[in-house]
Formats: sequence, structure tokens, C-alpha cells
Amino acid sequence: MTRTPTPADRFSFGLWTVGWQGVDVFGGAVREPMDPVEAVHKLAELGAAAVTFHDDDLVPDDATRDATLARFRDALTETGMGVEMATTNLFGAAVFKDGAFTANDRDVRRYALAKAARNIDLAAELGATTYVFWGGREGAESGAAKDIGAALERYKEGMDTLCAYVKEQGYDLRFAIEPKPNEPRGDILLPTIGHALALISELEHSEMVGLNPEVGHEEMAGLNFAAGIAQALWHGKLFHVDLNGQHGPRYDQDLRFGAGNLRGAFWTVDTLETMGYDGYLHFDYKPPRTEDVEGVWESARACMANYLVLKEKAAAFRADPEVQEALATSRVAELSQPTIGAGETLADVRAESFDVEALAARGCAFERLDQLAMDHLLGVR
Ligand SMILES: [Mn+2]
Repeated sequence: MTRTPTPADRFSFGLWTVGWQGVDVFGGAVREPMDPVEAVHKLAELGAAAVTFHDDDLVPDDATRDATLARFRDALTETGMGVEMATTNLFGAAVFKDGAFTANDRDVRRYALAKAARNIDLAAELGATTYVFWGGREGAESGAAKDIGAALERYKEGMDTLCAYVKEQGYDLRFAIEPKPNEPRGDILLPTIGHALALISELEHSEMVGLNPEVGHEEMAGLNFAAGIAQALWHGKLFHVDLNGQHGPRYDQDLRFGAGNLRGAFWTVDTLETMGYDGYLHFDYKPPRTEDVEGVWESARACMANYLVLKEKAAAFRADPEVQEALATSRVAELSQPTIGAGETLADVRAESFDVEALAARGCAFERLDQLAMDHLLGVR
């Protein structure tokens, strides 16, 4: 079983993940700031292929911007690491307390667009092909505070404006919206994959906008992540993915991938590997505050190792002859057959006589199928 990643596995990490200092709602930093150059070198050594960043992770201030970028570019060249995705921090600063593209204050919205466009230039320059929008502050805590219809208009305006800018500049960049139900706002706009897909279909350049769903965000809403990304893939909209771990509907835990809902992680890997996802496997997690820097690297290593182990287990499950027989018994492939055959009409279906009692009596045998998956996951097959 191979647990050692190589760049061919296309694993990537946000600079803000391993660089998280542990500041949370109840406590301050527990770790020193991490130099992005150190993060690039260490992640390369661990076998990752790429890093991703928010403008404020990499270039927090203009005075040091050029020097930081020069060192960062050197680190990329020395290690062969790429930048595959970038995003704008439109949530941390006080100015974004009521959102960015959907802040009631029009001046804030204009500033947000300018900030995003500036970092889109940098993302394109560094070779990123995906640009993520996580609207963490786009939302409200109370009903009258936000006109939802107007907010969605402004969300659309923001995305349309930036899509047009990317096209104008000729950048090879696609946008990916990251849904989240709540936290830091009481309620966030575009709370789930489905809500975001619906907004995307209303955009001017919808072909260049897809999704960056995060495991924990969907599970915070009690949803099935594997089923969610399967639908995104069916729509051709899974442009990127944020892998991490979560224990059900509670605060956003951002555990390492594989922690929390392990069975969910198994089906997530199975879905990514069998439904043709070919993007980067991006980890967006937070090494717990209990860890020193060695623990940070241990958790990063574990994210990748857990993916590789689950990939091997999911492949073994699919290749198992008993599983194939169980899939046939459960008529799983039959679902790919159109309900109405070629040349048939609804009238033909209506003319058919059905033995409803016999149909109702047929078992689905899903329990056996699921237990086979569990046996593979538990390592007893
Ligand atoms: Mn999260």
C-alpha cells in the first residue's frame, strides 16, 4: 500500500492551512507565523504538487510585496511546486464585516471588486488556473438586515464583472464558488452546493464558473458530501475541491482529511476517482491548536496518506468480484438504462401491465453491498 505521495498525485495545500497560527474565537495564536517559503519547501518535501493562497497570506502588505514575491517565486522554481489556485481574503478585515460583493455599503462593494481584481492579476501571473470565491461574510445575522434578492443581484454583478475582466485580460483562469451554510455569519448566502449551482446558472459567463465544495461545509449542513460532488460533476461544475474532516453539524472543524466522517471520506474518494474528476486534490484544513510545527507537518502528511489509502481501498472494493456480483444483484447498473426505450413512448409504458406486488416484494440487497464496502474500509477483506 503506497502512502507516499508524489506530485503526480496532484495534492495541494493552502498556505493558510499549515500556516494557521491557531487563532480562534476563544484564544490567540499558539504557533509562530510560518514563512510561505518554508511552507513551499516542506510541502514539496512531503510530496505535494502545488500550493494555493489568499492575497493576505502571501502579500499582506505593500511595503514587502515585491521582496516576498521574489522569494516565493524562487521557492517555486527550486522545488518545482506550482500555484494551482488563488483566492481573495474578503472576510478577515473589519471593512468586510457586512460582506464584500454583497455588503449593503456600496463603497465596500467597490473596494472588494478592486481587491479581488488585483489578486486575480497576481494569480494569473503565478500560473493559477482556478480562482476561488468563498463569500464567508456574505450573509446576515438577522432578517431585516439583508435584502436577499438584492444581495444575489450584487453577487451576480460581482462575478459577472470579474469574469468579464478575466476574459478581457485573456487569463487562463476559471472561477470556483465555495458554499458554506454559516460561520462566520449567522447565515451565509449560497449555503450549499445546490444553492451555488443555481446562482451559477444565472451568471453572464456561467461556463467559466464552477464550484469548490468543502467536505466540512456540506457536512455542517447535514448533507452528504460525496452525493453533492457527484451532482456537481454531473453538471460539469466540479472545478476544484476542498478536502478536510468534520464530525457532523457543529462548528467548522477543518480536521485533517479522513478524520471525522471516515465513511464519508471513503465515498468522497470513490466518487472523485470513479466520476472523472481531474483537478487538484486540495486540502483546506486547520492543524489543531494542540500541535507544534512538527504536528502541523504530521497532519499534512496524514491528509495525503489518508487519501492514498482510501483510494486504494475504494479501487479494491470496485475490483472485488463479490462486490461486482452484489452491484448486479442491487441493479446498480440498471439505473443507467433509460426508463423508456428507443422507439417507445409513454403510451407504451401506460399500456404495460405491472405486477406491483411482485415488484414491491423484490429486495434491494443494499445492506450486503454496503457491508462489503465497510469490510474493505475496515481492512477485513
Ligand atoms: Mn472549513
